[in-house]
Amino acid sequence: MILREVESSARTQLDEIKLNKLKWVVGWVYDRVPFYRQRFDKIGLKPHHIKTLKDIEHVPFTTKSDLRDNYPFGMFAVHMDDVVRIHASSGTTGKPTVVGYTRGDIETWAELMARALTSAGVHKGDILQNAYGYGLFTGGLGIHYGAEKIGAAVIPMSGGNTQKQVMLMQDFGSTVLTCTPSYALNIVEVAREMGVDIESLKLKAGVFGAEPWTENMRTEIEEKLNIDAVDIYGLSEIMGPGVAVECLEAKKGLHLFEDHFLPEVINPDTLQPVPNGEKGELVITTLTKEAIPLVRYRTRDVTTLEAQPCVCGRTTMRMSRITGRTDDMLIIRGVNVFPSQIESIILKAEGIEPYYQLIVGKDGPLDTLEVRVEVSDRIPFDEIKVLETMEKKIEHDIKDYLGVNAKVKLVEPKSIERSAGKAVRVIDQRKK
Ligand code: DLL
Repeated sequence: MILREVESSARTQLDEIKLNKLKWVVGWVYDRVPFYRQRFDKIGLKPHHIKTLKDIEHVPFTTKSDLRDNYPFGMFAVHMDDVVRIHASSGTTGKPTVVGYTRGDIETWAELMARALTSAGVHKGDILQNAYGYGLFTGGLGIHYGAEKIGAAVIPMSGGNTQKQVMLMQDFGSTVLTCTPSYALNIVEVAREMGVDIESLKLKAGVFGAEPWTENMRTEIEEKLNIDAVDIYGLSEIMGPGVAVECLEAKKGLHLFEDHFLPEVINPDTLQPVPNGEKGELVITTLTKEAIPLVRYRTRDVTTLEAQPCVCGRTTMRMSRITGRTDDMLIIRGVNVFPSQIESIILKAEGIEPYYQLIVGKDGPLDTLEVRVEVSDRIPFDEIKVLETMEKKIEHDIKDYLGVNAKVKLVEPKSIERSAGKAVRVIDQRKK
């Protein structure tokens, strides 16, 4: 495996690189983005005040609403003449969040995605079927350019058209699949319906991300597809996919590309940094982005940081798999739960399939949580007693591990809607 030198540098060297780039980006946004100049002036912060990495703590945070307030291009630090690509992420309400890339940004992104795919075990000679959506979403094109840079052959399938995905996988001999983890399961299901022998496929690895998934989900996918499944993280505001990725060797935490992104984890209530190993909200400062550099961007994603070097030889900081977003956390009768915590419990149960949905509602003043999970077709759906026993067992486990009263409802195979991109896990009827 080829490691870029910087990925296995001594910490002092990495910190030096980061500090130089941090100084650069703070100056760059101060000089070029009125939003940042006003924010910094308000508290008397000048770029030359940044002398150590810790000085970042004096810099104000940037949030998604700052991007919205400056829609569409107000946060750009370059003239539109220098922008060669625009992406956007669809907000749940209102206008999308818009990001731009200079030619240099596109090159950096391709380089980082090449490093990310290398970390996941992708090589020249691989045939990579890219089933992330192409379009305003960063998944498709982000993976695409990185794979080409490695010299892999890319099949730009985009998401959906699942039977064709399976057909091409067979006929073209795809060795790597890239898509959301939920879509990977959808593809397996359709392949089985088509009578395809999964063992006969040439797939060896999958690079999955864009939505939270658990270790149990990894096991499901690895067993069903007979591959190594590697987690990749990113967000359009920061770049797209390729901000952090697991290594094939350890699959223990996602290596952050620290030479381009400065990570912090903060307590979302006090906004103070938390020590490594403690859970909190990931905050990222871009260190090299030209078109839309972001300083102390609050991602809302919940994780922990780990600075210990990895068995793969990388010394870069690792983040634990994202358990959810602070804005996706459910508060059920005062107990905080993330959908991924429920996922890890239900996927341990016997006789169910990894398709589920959480319905949050109200019974008078009280919150209610219904967990709908599909039963496997090996379980006769008319055997009420069997189903009831299974439901009670999962309810008991949820109460035991998470302290939440949930009503578990086993539903028929294939009754939960499949997605070709990010799965919809939560239906919150309280918001109606
Ligand atoms: O989802 C970029 C991406 C594409 C990442 C392909 C990985 C693969 P957005 O649409 O802007 O960008 O959504 C970003 O998705 O803040 C997280 O909440 C979530 N997310 C992304 N990757 C992971 C992951 C892309 N590996 C938002 N695990 C982020 C958990 C993830 N959540």
